[in-house]
Amino acid sequence: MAPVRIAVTGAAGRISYSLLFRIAAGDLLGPDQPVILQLLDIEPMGKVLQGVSLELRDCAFPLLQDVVIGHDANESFTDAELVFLVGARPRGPGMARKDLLQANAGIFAEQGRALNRVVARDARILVVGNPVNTNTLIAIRNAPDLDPRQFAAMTRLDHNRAVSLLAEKCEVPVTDVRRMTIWGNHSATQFPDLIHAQVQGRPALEWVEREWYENDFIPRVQHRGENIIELEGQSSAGSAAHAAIEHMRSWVFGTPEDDWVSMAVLSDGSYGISEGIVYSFPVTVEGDEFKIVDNLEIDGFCQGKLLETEKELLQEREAVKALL
Ligand code: NAX
Repeated sequence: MAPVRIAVTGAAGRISYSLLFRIAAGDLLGPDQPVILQLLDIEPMGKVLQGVSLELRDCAFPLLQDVVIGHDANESFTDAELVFLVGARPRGPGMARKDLLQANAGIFAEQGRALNRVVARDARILVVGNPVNTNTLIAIRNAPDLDPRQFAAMTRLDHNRAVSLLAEKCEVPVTDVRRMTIWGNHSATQFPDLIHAQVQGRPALEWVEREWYENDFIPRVQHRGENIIELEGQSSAGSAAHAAIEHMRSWVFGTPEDDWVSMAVLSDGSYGISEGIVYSFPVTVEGDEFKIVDNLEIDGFCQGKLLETEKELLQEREAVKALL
């Protein structure tokens, strides 16, 4: 079987340290599909990147046909069919959110242009690096020859956190939870939606108190990332790598019948959300295409939450408009 070329940026970083080994082991594309890893990081990380590539080789993974490392996106993205944009500039001491947005906007504009030039024409591109929704928008706008639907930002970690917390509360296996949605931004304004979620086929809100949902569950999901940083001193890496694999698997292999996943994609105006921002919606995937789930009933409570996170994304877009 011909190998699939997979490009990963931020390959010398923490998330990649989980992600790459799992991809090479077959967790992404299955036990029969050979892969070639094309790894990108910045020059100062050259030695670490070299070390990671040696470790990957040291595993003697049967599916790993080659590992190529580099510092030039035009080379690393060439002919890649799946791309994980994990690398990003972290927030430094005293750095305002606006500065962070702009520093990353520069990176994602450049990478968008490189993707436009050299990536496989039907590539799927998953953005993980923060601020992820707006980074994705910038990459989309700088890759005019690609379809915006080839890009998505990752909210699958938030989705998985919500599924797990709900299952724990209801004392059921995680597989009994369906139709979870994270709406909006991958930030503390995100809206984890239990109104449309189901547990064992019954509405989730028949299982839990409304008071627990609004005052415990929602803030817990919204702030889980900070919680992990407090405990570990670093942001989530293992769970983020797993979410990246699951997001891409749903995108490549499809979603189960009667269920959906959360993906942040370019808004087409669904649910009245402004077009031209990257917003997390409930989506299904069939064949090569994802589709935003339509016709969900949005009550006043949901509507307020949807608009709050939309507002933040509109502000983020405003902060980087020179690069769009
Ligand atoms: P690390 O700081 O460990 O690694 C980031 C790597 O990216 C570094 O090796 C760095 O040199 C590299 N990098 C920086 N600029 C680059 C460029 N222009 N081209 C290529 N590589 C570049 O961070 P890690 O823990 O791996 O997290 C990576 C990103 O994921 C961060 O932006 C982080 O905030 C974000 N996350 C996103 C999540 C999500 O759910 N969407 C959750 C986890 C995580 O917080």
